[in-house]
Amino acid sequence: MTTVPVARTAPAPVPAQSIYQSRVADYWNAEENPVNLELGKIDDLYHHHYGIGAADLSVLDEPDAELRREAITTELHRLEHAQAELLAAHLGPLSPADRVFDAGCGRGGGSVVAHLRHGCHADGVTISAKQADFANEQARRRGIDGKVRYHHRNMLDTGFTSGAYAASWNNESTMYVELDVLFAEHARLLRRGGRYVVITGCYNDTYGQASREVSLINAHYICDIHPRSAYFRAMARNRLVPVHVQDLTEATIPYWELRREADHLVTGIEETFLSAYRNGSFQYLLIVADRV
Ligand code: SAH
Ligand code: GPP
Ligand code: MG
Repeated sequence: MTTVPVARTAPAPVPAQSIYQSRVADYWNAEENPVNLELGKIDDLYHHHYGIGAADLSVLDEPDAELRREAITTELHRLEHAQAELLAAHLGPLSPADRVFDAGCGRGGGSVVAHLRHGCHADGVTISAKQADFANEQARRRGIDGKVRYHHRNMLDTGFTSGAYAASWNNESTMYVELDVLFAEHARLLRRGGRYVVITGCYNDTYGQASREVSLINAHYICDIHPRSAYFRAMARNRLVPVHVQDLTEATIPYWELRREADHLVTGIEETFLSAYRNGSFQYLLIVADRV
């Protein structure tokens, strides 16, 4: 008789996920791009989204190569931070007793920004175990782990309590999921009158179908960018009523123009984003909605 070794410790619970979602988790478990880690190191706010606002291009004139790299890194981080602050500003008003849900939280920067701004509790969810561990360690070091927690879960099926959240958001994480399923989960978690915010890249319905550039971005990140129209249809079906819509396309172009000059940080996707925005096939969009 052969004996089968039995594991003594139970494996960590893995969220129910499709094969596709496992591949997405593999991507984020392996991801160590300097453009994310070097920027995050500046103030321990790790973002996985792009930037908005006018870029200070004088950083490119710094003659010393090392100082030039540092100045570019700092400027790109400032623009990414501005994006996080814009999103957080639309969550409010919130009180310290309120709870917010960060769907697809990455290395956790967005929940920290929301907590610092509003004093609220935050639950971040990522399909990557490594990101959740990293983000929890960051919260512990900051001494905010009593209020800001990260979970290795599927944002489509969080298991969190219905109606427990005053606000929730997706910052560049909707392109990994079916919007109807996602918005049903937000609608379940948000209390009536709660606030939902999304910042996303979407393809422009007026262009037609997804452009070559949009397809290249999908292949680069293993995602599936939705058309703009899909957001409003899926919100309407899930008790989310838009109160504010803002096209951030013009505001994000300076970030990409600076990022493509950053030899120490580029990933190779920079020109594709600039072409996609400029040929009108792709938009960077903010939608704010009320849970009714
Ligand atoms: N919102 C963060 C990270 C965006 S990157 C920020 O602004 O910094 C996209 C994130 O979506 C990654 O953390 C990835 O793990 C997460 N994600 C993708 N599909 C997911 C799913 N089904 N459930 C939970 N997280 C998911
Ligand atoms: C940002 O993450 C990118 C995504 C979450 C996926 C695609 C987003 C769209 C708006 C289409 P990142 O900061 O890890 O990307 P990068 O490494 O390129 O900076
Ligand atoms: Mg990044």
